[in-house]
Amino acid sequence: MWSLLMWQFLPVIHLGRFGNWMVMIAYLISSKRQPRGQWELGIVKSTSGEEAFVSLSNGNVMKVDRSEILPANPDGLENVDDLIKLCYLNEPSVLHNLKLRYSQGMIYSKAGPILIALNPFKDLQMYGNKYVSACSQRTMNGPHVYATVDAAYNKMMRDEVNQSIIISGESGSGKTETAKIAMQYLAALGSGGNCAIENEFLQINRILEAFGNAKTTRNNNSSRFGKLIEIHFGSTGKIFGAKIQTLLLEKSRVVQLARDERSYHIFYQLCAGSSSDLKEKLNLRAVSEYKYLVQSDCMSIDGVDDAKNFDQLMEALDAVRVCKEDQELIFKILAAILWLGNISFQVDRENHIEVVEDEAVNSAAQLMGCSSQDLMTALCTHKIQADEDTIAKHLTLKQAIERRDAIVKFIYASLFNWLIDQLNKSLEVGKKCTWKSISILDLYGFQTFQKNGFEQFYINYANERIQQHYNRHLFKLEQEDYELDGIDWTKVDFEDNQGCLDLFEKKPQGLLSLLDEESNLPNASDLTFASKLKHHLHPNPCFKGERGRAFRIRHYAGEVLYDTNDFLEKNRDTMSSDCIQFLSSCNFELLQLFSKMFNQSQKQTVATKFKVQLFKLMHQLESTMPHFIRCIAPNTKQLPDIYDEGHVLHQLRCYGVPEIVRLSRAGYPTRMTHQEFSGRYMFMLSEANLSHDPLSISVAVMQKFNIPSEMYHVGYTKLYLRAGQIDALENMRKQILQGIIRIQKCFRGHQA
Ligand code: AOV
Ligand code: MG
Repeated sequence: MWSLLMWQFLPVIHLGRFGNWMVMIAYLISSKRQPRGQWELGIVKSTSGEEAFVSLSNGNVMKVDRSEILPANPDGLENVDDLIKLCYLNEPSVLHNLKLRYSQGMIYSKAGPILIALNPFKDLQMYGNKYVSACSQRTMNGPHVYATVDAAYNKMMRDEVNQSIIISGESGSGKTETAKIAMQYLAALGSGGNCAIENEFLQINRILEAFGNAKTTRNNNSSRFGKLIEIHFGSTGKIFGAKIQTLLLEKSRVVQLARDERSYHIFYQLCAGSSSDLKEKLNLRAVSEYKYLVQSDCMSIDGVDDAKNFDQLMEALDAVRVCKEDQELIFKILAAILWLGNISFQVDRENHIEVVEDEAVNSAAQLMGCSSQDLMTALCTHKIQADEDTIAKHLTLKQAIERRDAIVKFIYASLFNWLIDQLNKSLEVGKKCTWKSISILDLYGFQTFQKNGFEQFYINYANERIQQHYNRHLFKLEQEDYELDGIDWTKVDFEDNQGCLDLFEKKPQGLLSLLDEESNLPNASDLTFASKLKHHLHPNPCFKGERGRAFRIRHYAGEVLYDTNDFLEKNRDTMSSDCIQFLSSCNFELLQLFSKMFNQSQKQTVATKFKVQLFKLMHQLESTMPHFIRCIAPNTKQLPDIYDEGHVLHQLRCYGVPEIVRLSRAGYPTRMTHQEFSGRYMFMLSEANLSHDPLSISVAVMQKFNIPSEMYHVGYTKLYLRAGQIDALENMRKQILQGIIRIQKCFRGHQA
């Protein structure tokens, strides 16, 4: 399927029959040593029939098929801040333009309505107060996250509609950093000069990342949960509060790690940075002494100081008013988790499994507020209630380890959720003051490894949903609107991912339903699940059964091979009631609280819960005006100054960038009902032009301000404007308003 990436493209400059501009050519190469090619600029020296002779920068002249030549942009137009402005819109032009900008530190570009953000992997010094003021005072030109957020804020103020900033991109492309930059700008705009909110947002992010981010092989600070941050404003545009909603944390990471990856940052921070006093209280050791942390052979991250980050985390917890006592409870839970991981089991003389009574079990029990004996019993036996009696069943070694890990995962996920509740309390909005909101969406990015499991399965499913939201708004709704309002329109095609979404969501025979069905069968295994998929889903263009437990999904961002190993167990996510009972019997308030929070909903499978949470988020976003930011990773090495054309091109294709540019060029990005439009601009007309009919008023405004007729279209219900026209009108409106205010002041001055 990736045969396109096997091409090597060589652009050339043309000086011959085609005129005096650069042209690009695409050249097919079959060499396996160069699987990912690139375009090169060159000049077409002469043509003969279907062939062209092209001179390359190294002086070589090549004979190529003319059909493989693509035109390049003239010198002055090869670095444009909006791809709409490119003379020639083809893949190499787009790639070349972005590359040129990237090499000059210009990481942001527009593609019509969307902002493209290339990850620089270095500090470009383009954020902070100076840039915030420049953007809000309109003295900063060019695309920037600030400018996109500024547009959303102004739209919220002007149209009184909730807005959303939807940030997407593969793992490591810069979504979380972009979300923080967006929050910083909103904090500055909405705080009226008060730095407290900006600081609070910064601290909130620090806490979220300590507990919810970890090093993966794709990103040293990878988000292992999804988040939607809703920022609430009052009608004057001031921030009144915020609310964080999260999407399924990857809790398996606490007990199981892939090579070269780490568990959540907080564990390393705690071990490295806690005071000797705290260390003593928690009987805390170095990272290297904890089995959960050493298993992946990766305990530190280059350039990251875990001890320093721990100090900052404590400051952050203080700042969001998590009291010292609660902080100590949090650390106690983390230490208990680490000790639980060190517990080992042995088989006794009667062939029963038992816990080795050592420092690990004693420390864990002490931290959890129970006796070592109670903890050992809870880990090795499964209590079943039969009528009046309780029967204790001995577990096998595998079952005992699974039980311990299930308790650990439950405790960590509960701690994370509890922490989010605390953060939300600190950010709480006075309901009366809330007027409108701007939501910022930052999920875990699309992932594909050599071996992909349950976590990649649901993460990639979430990314399919976001992709659908993006397609719906940028392609489907946009074009439907034109058709409905009688605009003559040639349809722009796009890669619809509805087929893949159906593969996941269809009932009763979609991936999620089949997974749930199999999870409820007592004798099912990962292998029977894989066979079931092959049986029910074949043939489907988005699905392919593979040998054994494997299957393949054709996602919008490429094919991914999944291994069903542990799918059923992870989906069932069982936490037996006697474990809950055990936690509630511990003399530790937080553990008791967590066991109380374990309600019916937690008995749902993970797939069902995830789908419900995701639908809720998407439903919420549907009622907002979206602004899309597409983050792009220029390479997979997390290094600055490397622009891997093949990798960038793949991402641009997934996002349908050339299609969006084509659509925006032909389309009308601004549209307002005649009612809205006339309500806003009617005062700019003189009495003579006034009419009672909103449509006629729209037309009169256009004529009065000499807007060329090709720049707008008058639909049955709405007025459609080409890019840039609304800004021009808004500027005129501002000037006229300022004039009116000056006259009024003058008039009042005379009266006084
Ligand atoms: P992600 O959120 O998209 O990945 P991040 O936002 O964590 O990616 O970015 C990864 C790394 O890239 C960061 O830790 C920074 O080092 C660097 N980076 C990103 N944006 C910028 C920027 N604007 N300026 C400087 N450096 C940047 V994931 O959470 O893995 O999907 O799941
Ligand atoms: Mg992230």
